[in-house]
Amino acid sequence: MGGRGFDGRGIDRNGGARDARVQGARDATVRREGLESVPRRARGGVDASARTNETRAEARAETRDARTSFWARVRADARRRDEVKAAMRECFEAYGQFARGHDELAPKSRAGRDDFGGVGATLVDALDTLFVMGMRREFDEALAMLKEPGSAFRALIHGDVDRDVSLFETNIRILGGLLSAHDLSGDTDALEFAETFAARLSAAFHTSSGIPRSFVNVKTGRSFALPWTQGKSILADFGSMHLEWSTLSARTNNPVYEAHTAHVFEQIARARQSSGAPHGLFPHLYDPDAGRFAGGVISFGALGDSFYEYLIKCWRSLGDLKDSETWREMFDAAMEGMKANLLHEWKREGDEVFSYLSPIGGSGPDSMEHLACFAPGMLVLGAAEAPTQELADEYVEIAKRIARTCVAMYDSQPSGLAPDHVRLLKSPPSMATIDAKNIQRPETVESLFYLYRKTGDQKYRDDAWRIFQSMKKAYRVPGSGWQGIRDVSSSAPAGDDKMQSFFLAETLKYLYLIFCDGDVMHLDEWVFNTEAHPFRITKTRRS
Ligand code: DMJ
Repeated sequence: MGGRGFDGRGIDRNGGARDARVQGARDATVRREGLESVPRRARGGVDASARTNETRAEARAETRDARTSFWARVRADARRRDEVKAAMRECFEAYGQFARGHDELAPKSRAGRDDFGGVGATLVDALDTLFVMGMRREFDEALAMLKEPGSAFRALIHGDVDRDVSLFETNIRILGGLLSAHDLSGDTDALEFAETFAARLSAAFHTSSGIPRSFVNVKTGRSFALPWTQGKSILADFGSMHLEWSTLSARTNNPVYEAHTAHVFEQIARARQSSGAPHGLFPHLYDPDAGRFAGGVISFGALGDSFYEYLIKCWRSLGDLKDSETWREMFDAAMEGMKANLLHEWKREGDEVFSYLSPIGGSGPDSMEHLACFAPGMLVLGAAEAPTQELADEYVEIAKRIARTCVAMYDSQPSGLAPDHVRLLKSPPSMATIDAKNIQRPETVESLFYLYRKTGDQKYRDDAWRIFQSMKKAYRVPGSGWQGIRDVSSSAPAGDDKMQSFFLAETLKYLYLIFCDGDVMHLDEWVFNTEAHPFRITKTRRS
């Protein structure tokens, strides 16, 4: 059995990284994380008796230097964490000022945008980040805004408006955000809202196979697919719901929600031999009427990604997971399938190998989407309690190799930000851009966060900090929020006039957490959904 591998304890229920007790927490950080990071000889691991006075003095000086630089680093990382929090404050204030109640903020236009049905997506998505960062006043105000009787949010979740919504996007953002707000703060209205909304979304499951369609009208219950799919449902959509729906059932004591998504899992598991994909993997489309997989693209990027992520997250986190061992087996089989079919090497530097993940079909064998950079984080979770130590070690090694490529995607650009999609060239090893935009995605910093929690290696914090500084330089629109950019190859790129709700839900949260003590949102106590909303783990950990 691979080790659990996450040190520390849990979060303060009153919210925040214990800002009020920050120095104490800093000291605790040093005590817990310190020994992993300080060079071994600084811990007195060398036989001093055999030394001359001179070498003893040298050793003492080295020890002093190591301690000084260690403390300096701890202080620097605390400052970095505070800078991320300041960015969150700036973004949230701009949203409140210019786009209050709308789904997202357009920073340049200083206006609101509604791409998710006008449900106030940023407000819900940001809730738990505010809580985790200790911005309790803002958290309370945001929740109060949602509770206002005439709010657009309330109208939508009750189905009072004739509006089509994406099942996936509203599940991960709205249901996820409400459930985590409830789990963190104990607010019962947040849970009630989640249940009200899930009842509206449930109509999407009314198909002959029980696999939901991707869009649903919250008023009429009419569900439909995206036109380009010709009536098919998308793996990442229907395959990334069980964490939320099972959590909802557990918190409300109403099994009806998890029954929908457990049935979906059974259909997927049943199709293992017949899906047409290599062992462990699945095509990205499913015909909900015929009840079978369709379409040849197999990917850890768009349309596939979070299905694989949820295999391990559900197994690791849900106490009452039906067919529990099948989830773990399917995860390990998916990783086998990934290694055999999607994982490639493009570069070696000294001892370091750079790997990437590209799809079968779609954009082709040498391409990688930034979206697939979530995979190192998933592999780190897979390493915890893996069937064998060898497998655990292998998962972490692959995670490190893929993360190197993801970081190189940032470092290779004049803006310091990654393109959304690249092609990897082997000789000479280089990257070509397929899609030059950068829309504030979280996946790389998410993986750096998991790798840091797993290894304690300072380089992951330093990588995250470099990325954050590039974001600040390129995204920031002073006084009106942070936006994505259109072309990473420019050192002064034009903005896309959109502050993604996932920037506040995910990117800034993971950046903040990487600079926090491992106690804050401990990974044995909290599971993050694919939009980085934390739910309390109900599975009892094996020691
Ligand atoms: C987020 O909404 C989620 O992480 C989702 O699973 C994939 N894409 C975006 C961010 O890139």
